[in-house]
Amino acid sequence: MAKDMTLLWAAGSPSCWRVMIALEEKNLQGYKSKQLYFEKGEHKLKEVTDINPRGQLPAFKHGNIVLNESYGACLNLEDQFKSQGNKLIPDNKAESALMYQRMFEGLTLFQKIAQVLFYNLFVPENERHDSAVKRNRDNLKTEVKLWEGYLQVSKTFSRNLLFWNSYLNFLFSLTVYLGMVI
Ligand SMILES: N[C@@H](CCC(=O)N[C@@H](CS)C(=O)NCC(=O)O)C(=O)O
Repeated sequence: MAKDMTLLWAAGSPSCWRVMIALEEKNLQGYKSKQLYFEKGEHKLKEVTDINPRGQLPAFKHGNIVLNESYGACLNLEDQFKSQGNKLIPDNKAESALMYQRMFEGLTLFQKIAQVLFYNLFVPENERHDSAVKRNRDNLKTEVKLWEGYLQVSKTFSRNLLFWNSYLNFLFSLTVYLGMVI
């Protein structure tokens, strides 16, 4: 079933993990999987830009259908393989609403993490300011507090949120780690 799927991915990428976790949860093993290396600039190779013109990973293809947005790929897999593997979207309306809410606000958390972790990578040396570093860290602290509150509530989530929780657990671990360094 998964033989007509191709995933180009790189280590350390939450976006790639999302798609990889979704494929496992839907029992879609046997897809063409190719690891590329950011440090070698391989995400800018033609085989990537043919699928994802931004030169970003993941680059995912199912037959002729291109899905280069990780959440798009996850939702599409659930849509195409509803009755296979684990259900990724709860039937309960309140739970599915919460799932979509956390899913997309997780992007805000990740953006704030990236602004702290990769400040020197994103901002040229002559444009860096201590005040911006402090502001980014303060923003992240506020965001992490919000997620710490969610973590308490998420203990009561039902099992069909397992997939989303496994991704959120990664974010929580990262925020706990960042909590120690910021
Ligand atoms: N919205 C995209 C974001 C993909 C993305 O930012 N990928 C990162 C790795 S996590 C990447 O390829 N970065 C290299 C670059 O932007 O040049 C998704 O979720 O799939």
